[in-house]
Amino acid sequence: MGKVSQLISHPIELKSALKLKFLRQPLFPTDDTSATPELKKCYKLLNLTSRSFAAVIMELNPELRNSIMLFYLILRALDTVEDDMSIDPKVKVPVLREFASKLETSDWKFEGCAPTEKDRQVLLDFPCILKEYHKLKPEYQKVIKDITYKMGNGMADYILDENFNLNGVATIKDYDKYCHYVAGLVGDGLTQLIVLANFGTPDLYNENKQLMESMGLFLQKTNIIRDYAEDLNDGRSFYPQEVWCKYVKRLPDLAKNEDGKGVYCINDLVLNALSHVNDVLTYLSSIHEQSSFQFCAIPQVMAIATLALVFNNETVLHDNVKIRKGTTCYLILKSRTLKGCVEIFQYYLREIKSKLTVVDPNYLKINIQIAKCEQFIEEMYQDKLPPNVKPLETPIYLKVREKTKIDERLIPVLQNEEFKFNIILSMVVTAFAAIYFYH
Ligand code: D61
Ligand code: MG
Repeated sequence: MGKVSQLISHPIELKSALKLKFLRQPLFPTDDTSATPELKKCYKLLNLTSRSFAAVIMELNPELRNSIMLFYLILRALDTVEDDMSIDPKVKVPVLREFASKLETSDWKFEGCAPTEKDRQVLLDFPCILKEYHKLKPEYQKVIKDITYKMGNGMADYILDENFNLNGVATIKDYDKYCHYVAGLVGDGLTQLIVLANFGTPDLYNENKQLMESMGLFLQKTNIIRDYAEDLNDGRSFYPQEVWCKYVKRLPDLAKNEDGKGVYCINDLVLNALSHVNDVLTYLSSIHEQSSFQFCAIPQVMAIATLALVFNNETVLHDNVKIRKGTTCYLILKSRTLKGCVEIFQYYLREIKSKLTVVDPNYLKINIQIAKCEQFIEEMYQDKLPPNVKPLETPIYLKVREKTKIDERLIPVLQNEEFKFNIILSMVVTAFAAIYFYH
């Protein structure tokens, strides 16, 4: 189905797309993103390598925008070296291990990527990144460098791991560890930046490291589940053997989906990913600056929507699946408040439950996991209590109450948008009616 007809058949999404394109006011001006030719080049590279992360990074508070943009490009460059199967491990491993130290130079670049590697331009234009990186506040530079060092070495260890190369990810513990290096560490660095800028509650970085870890793992695991077919096609896979071996003898056999074994395996991995939901909601409750909140929330709500889409979905086994563009517009607008995010999670959790069949071997476990999320959400708000019963003031309840106070400032903005949309819509409808009846 074409993109336009898809939108017309989903009117709420059409409304969101129009609102997003014509009505929503940006939080900050973005004219400072082209202050120097190098910076302009960096933002061009950002748009070239990821449309979705580019969109959320552009909206950020200028205090963090360049830092997070460069953090992204530096890790994208590192990941491009890791992903390029044409580079000899003898070359690759030292590049990964020494990547962080190259941040001290002013002109390092890497020309050894295959011409087919989609993001190789980031490595060719690395001197532009370095130039802008050195202009960042020293404490922001340090965070970026520390995380780059840890990720580069983590990736290098995997390349040298014979068993990983031969058989892929073995256990669920290894799965979590791999995801830690490529995504959990990003959550770590971003959290440090957000706390340094005073955009979140300080406990975010010190109290419970599991929260920021879950932010990355929830995103990475969702990508891994969704990309089964694409990864297998490229001759690799990140599905942990400990899970898929319950369903098939060889990983590629999942695609046959004999007796529904393929989708049961997908559902098993979705179950695993759902274990991060409560952490994600807690983390989001701790971000108090609006642009950082949206930056953190948008990827997470897209992930839960993607999990609902891949759940019990045979198509994942041989094709790419992707949520509709209109759905993304709807999610971007709705996820601006914590309450909106929570409602999105509730909606997709119920969607998953409705797609779960009674013959699924994890029927009970999945129901229990979803109930745990729903119970947690009830604890967050406690707004369905009988009369005269006072809410229990648990840590998450108090945290949510603080965040809700902050979100209340946003209500007039959202109402104004809705009002403008309705005025314009009624004007357009009146104009069409006039033409229709009187021409
Ligand atoms: C809040 C907001 C964004 C967050 C977050 C918390 C916590 C973690 C993450 C983003 C990272 C999530 C990564 C999920 C997507 N996975 C990938 O891109 C894989 O590569 C991982 C290594 C490079 C990480 C690059 C990255 C991503 C997002 C960022 C960032 C750095 C820096 C700042 C902000 C967001 C995947 O790559 C796909 C590809 O090569 O095209 C792979 O190779 O597995
Ligand atoms: Mg990679």
